Amino acid sequence: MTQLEKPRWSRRRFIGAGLGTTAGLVGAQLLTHAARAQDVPPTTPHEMAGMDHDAAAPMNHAGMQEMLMGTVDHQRNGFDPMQMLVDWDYGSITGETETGQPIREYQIQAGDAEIEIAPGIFFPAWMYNGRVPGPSIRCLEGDRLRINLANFGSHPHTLHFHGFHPAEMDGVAGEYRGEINPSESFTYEFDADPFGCHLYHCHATPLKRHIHKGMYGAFIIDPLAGRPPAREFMMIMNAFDTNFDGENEIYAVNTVGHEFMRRPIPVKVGELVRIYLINIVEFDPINSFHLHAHFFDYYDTGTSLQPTLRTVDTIMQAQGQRGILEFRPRYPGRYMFHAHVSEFAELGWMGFFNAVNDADYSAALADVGLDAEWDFKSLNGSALARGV
Ligand SMILES: [Cu+2]
Repeated sequence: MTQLEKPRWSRRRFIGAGLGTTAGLVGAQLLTHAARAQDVPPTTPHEMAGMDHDAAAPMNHAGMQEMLMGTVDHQRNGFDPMQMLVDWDYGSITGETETGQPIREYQIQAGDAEIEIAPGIFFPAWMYNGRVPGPSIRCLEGDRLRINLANFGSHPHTLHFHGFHPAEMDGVAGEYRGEINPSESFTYEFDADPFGCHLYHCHATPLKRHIHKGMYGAFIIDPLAGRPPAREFMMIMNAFDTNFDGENEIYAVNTVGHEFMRRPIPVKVGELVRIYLINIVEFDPINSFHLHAHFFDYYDTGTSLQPTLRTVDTIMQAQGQRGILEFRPRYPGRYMFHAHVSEFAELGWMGFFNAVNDADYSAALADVGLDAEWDFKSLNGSALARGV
């Protein structure tokens, strides 16, 4: 058996770890639950006004206000949806192939941890690198990718990438190497091809369980020709079935419901904004993205440098579909973006862009707890992939 390195995220957040599962860990988990019970009164979605999944009545204003009350403890979660917009994992270049391709290597650790998906609402997630979505893997067209998966979780998992690759690298349960059991590891190796906005996810069985528990992430391959400079964001539309009835109770972009309502995303008037948008929502066949007061160009799957749709304000994606949106904020102000499925919007999948002029940008960043580093990362996503 391969000796696994310790996960990079906090052992304290681990539950039901495949390695060294002990009464101590279970005890620590119970203590954590108890501490949380004192910190934040747990609230089930059905106790929250306006959040009954089956209710025909639209959410009233009071219900919306209640949903926006409180905040999620991003530090305890170990990830922040706002940082995930710009936080790319470029791996590390560890050599080159005989034909001169750079070898780009990534470390992925599967595990279990409880996460807070809306204020006071917790979900027992399975995840990659301690976050949902997992790391946003970014590389250049033609790189040789080497992705090391180590399973610290309580269940068998895989990594299944969308893209060209040999069958034995497909990461599907029961095929070739198949599922990677707890305490085991495996290295997936293939070339980054084609360029585009892709995704990866676990393909262990039952598939819908492994996906809705949180095992997915963005997989962005930059074209060698490059795309025009832009402020870039990664958005994964996801959802959570908190009571395991086969329906979702919380919908979001980057996991935390209504996070971008509480913290509007700062953008500048006139600049090009590019969104890598992925739909991974389980149980609901169609998701959508609608932007207020603007129109955007859309690159289906991101596999072309020419838009596949021009001047639209709404697109839809089935599960696993993705694409790239580009728009320029025209006037200062707050502009909503959300699923045009009203139910999803009301249950968490809605947010704001805050478009400001240059002079007001620093203040807009500070308003939502961001700094110059976030600004830099949002403007240099593809440049950093090139190592410049
Ligand atoms: Cu899995």
